[in-house]
Amino acid sequence: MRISDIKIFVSCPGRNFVTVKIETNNGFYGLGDATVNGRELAVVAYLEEHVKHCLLGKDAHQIEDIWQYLYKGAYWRRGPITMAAIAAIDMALWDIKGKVAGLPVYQLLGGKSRHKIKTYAHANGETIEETLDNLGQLIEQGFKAVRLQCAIPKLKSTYGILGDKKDYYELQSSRPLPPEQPWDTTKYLNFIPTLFKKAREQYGMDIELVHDVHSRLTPIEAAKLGKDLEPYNLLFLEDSVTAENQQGYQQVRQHTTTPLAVGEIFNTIWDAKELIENQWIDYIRMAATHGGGITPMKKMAEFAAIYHVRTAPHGAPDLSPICHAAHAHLNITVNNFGIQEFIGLGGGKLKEVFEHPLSLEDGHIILADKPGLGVDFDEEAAQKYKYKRSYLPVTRLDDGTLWNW
Ligand code: CS2
Ligand code: MG
Repeated sequence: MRISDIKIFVSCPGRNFVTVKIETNNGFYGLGDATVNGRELAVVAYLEEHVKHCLLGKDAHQIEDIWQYLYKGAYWRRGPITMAAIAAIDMALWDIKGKVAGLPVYQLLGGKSRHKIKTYAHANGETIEETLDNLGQLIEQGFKAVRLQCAIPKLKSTYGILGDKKDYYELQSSRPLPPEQPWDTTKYLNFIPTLFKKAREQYGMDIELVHDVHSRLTPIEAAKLGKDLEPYNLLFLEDSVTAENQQGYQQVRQHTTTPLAVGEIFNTIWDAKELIENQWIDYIRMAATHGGGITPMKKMAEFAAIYHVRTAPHGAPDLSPICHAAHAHLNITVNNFGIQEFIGLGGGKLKEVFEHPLSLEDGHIILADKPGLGVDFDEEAAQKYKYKRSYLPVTRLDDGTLWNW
């Protein structure tokens, strides 16, 4: 079975997505997600110029060899753009293999280890009261775990707050340049423990709570926050510190028992190797699209399992339904699956362009049995929504210092 064509689509049904379609000489096709939020066209160029013509004529069944060919063959290894391009090819080849076998991809990965996939939803608000009201609504809807993000008093804006936005795309801005947002660590550290104290007072200890620091603290600041949050028993504290220096997490770890999660911007196992083998973290958050595809995600899960680390794949709105479906196939299979971030099943324009096999029941994703990944892509509908350049924000301290958004 030979790869006969590779098509790359960029569309913006609410936000930009890059979709790869691999066609074969015997009529099968597969889909992959290559979306890197704010750098979409860089991945398109990489695919068009450096991947597509190298793969035409290759055997579409050789998923591992093609992954190694694209990874080692690039010479310049790793990085978000390269690995998103490889990821989309990898996902599409798994999709094809499942369709040829007439089996859902999870059956090719080892079959079901569970019948439903636990998720955590997002509650946010301008005030603690509003955030906790949203938490209550999600508990009512059956979620067993919820992420809490709240505006920091006296800070003009902060990560994860919808505010007046009509949908979740605070990640996107229609302005031609990255929006600039303020940050103040002291105000943040003084405020967040109160949010969780009040959440526990109002809803008790059973609901599992998560918080995303979004990489804004130094290790010792994260250690302090972890300690301050210990009475409130978080499921995990996410991205407390940037992880280029993986050893930073050793400092956090030695001061607090609050579980730690990191990895949504990782793109290979090398970004997490020390974190996992030293057990400095509890959850690895790498996503199939940013981490090179289904092939490395399965390997990462098996490596993590040796060190008691569970998976908690990134599940933000800037990952396409193809990636969310790929995660569902991995999540239903790997023994050390922890939890899946969930931001809704997508409606309106997104549903017009992407069809997926996911439904939600009582806070858990149910994966329908369909051959391959079970996703489809309406090329005509996609054409209607033209790419719009947009950027993630940047963050500055009060004195103008550029900080981590
Ligand atoms: C966030 C993301 O979901 C999360 O945990 O960190 O929303 C992140 O801000 C976006 O994926 C960036 O594009
Ligand atoms: Mg995050």
